[in-house]
Amino acid sequence: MHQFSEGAKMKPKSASRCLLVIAILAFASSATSGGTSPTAVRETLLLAADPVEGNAEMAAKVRQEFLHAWGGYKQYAWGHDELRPLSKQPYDWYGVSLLMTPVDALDTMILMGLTDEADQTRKLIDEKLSFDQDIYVKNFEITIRLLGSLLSSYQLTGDKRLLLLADDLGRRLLPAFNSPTGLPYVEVNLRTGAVRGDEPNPAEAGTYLLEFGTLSKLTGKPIYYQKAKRAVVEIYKRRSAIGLVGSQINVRTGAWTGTTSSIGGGTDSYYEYLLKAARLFGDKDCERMWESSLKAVNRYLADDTSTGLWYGQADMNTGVRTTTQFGALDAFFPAVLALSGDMDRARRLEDSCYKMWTSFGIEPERIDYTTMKIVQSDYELRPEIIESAFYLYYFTKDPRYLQMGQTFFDSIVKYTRNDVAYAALSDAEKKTQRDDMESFFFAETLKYLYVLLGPPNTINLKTTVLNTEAHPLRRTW
Ligand code: DMJ
Repeated sequence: MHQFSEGAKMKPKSASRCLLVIAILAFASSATSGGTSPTAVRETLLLAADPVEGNAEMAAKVRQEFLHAWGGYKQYAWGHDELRPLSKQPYDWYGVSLLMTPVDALDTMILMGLTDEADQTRKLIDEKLSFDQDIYVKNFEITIRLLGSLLSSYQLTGDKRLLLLADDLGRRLLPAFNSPTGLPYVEVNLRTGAVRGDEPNPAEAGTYLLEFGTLSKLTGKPIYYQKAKRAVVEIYKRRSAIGLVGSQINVRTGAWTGTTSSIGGGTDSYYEYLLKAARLFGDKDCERMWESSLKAVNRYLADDTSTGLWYGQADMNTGVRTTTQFGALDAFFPAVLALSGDMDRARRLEDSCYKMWTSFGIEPERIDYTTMKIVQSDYELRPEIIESAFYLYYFTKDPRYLQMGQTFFDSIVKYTRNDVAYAALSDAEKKTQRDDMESFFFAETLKYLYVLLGPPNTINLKTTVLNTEAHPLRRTW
C-alpha cells in the first residue's frame, strides 16, 4: 500500500496482507534510518499499483504513454529541465537546470509503480540538483512544481535527502515574502535572496500554503507556514466590498493594479488553496475565507447560459460582467466544487468543459462561451479537465466520468503524441504540434489519467490533498 491509499481498499487476501506488513515494516525502517532502501520503496510500491485492482488494461496503457514521453526526455534531455519534443533538444528555464521534469515527474512514477525509473530519478536528483544558483526564479512555479514534488516524494519514499532539498529550497524562497505587505514578490534569486517583480497575480501571491505549511509540519520550522498564511490573508483582506479579488496586486502598496475578477489562470489556485489548506491543516481561517469567497464567486462570476454553466469575468468592485470567456485553466473548478461538496455545480460545469473539448476534438486554451468560438487556440497538454473528471468520479462513481477520461486520453494520444514524446498544440482546431512539453504533462496530465482510469482509490482524498501541480500531500500531523 503506498502512503496515500486507503488501507480499507486492500484485498483481504493473505498474500496481500503479508505484502502490506512487509511494506509497513520496510517503510518504517527506512523512515527512521534516514534513507530508503530500494527494497523498502519496491515493497511500498508493490501494493500501490496492484495490477489486479481496477482497470489493469487502462493502467498499463497510461503507464506505457508515460514511459514513451519519459523515454524521449531521457534520450534527448536527461539532466535538463525539459525536452523540446519536435526539435529533440533540451531546454533549461533559467540557463542552468533545476531538473524541472524529473522532479515534477517523480511522484507520478512512484504512484504508477515504475520503481526502476523512480530510483534512477532519485539518484539523478541526489547527484545533480543544487539550488545554490545565482538565478531569479518564479516563486510560484518553483513552489508548486519542485517544492511540492520533493515533499510528496519524500512522504512516499521516506528518502530524507528529498526533505533536505525541500528545506534548502524553502529557505531560499523565503526572502520573496519580505515585502512591506507580506505579499510575495514574483521572483527571488536563489543564491542572494534578491527579489524582483512587484505585481503578482493572486495565484502568484497566494499559492504557497500547502507546500510551505507541509514543510513546516515536516521540519518543525513554523516560519514557512506563517509566511505563506500571511500572504493569503493579505490578499483576502483586500477583497472588494462585494467579496471579489482582482487580477494583479502591488506588494509594496497593497493596491490592486488589475481589477478584473475571475476563477481562471492568474487567480485559480488562490481559491483552490483556501479550500485545500482548510482540509490539510484544519485551518479554520482558511475555511472561513474559502466559504465567503465562494459565495461571491458563485454570485458574480458564475454564468448560467443556454450553452451551460460557466464562470466568466467581472469587475471586482461592481460585479459587472466584463467578458464571457472560459478556458483550459478554468476547468480545474469542477474539481474544487466537488471537493467542497457542491456536486450539482461541479457536474454541470464539467459538462460544459466536456462540450468545450468535444466541440473541437481537443480543448483550446480559451473560448467565448456565449458563441462557442475560440479566443485562444493553443492546447498546452493541460490537465485541469481530467483533474475534474477524477474528482467527480471519485465522489460520484458515475461511469460518465470514466468515459470522459477515455475521450481525453484518446485525443491526447491521437493529436499530441510524436515519435519520441508528446507535444503541445499551437492550434487545437488544426492540431498543429508545437515544440513544447511542459513538466506538468508528467506531474499532472498523465497522473490524473492514471488515477482516473487505472487502479481506483490510488489517492485517498480524506487524508491527502493534491497541490495545484497534482503532488499528493498527506496529513501526518
Ligand atoms: C500547472 O502548472 C498548475 O496546475 C497550475 O496551477 C496551473 N497551470 C499548470 C497546468 O495547466
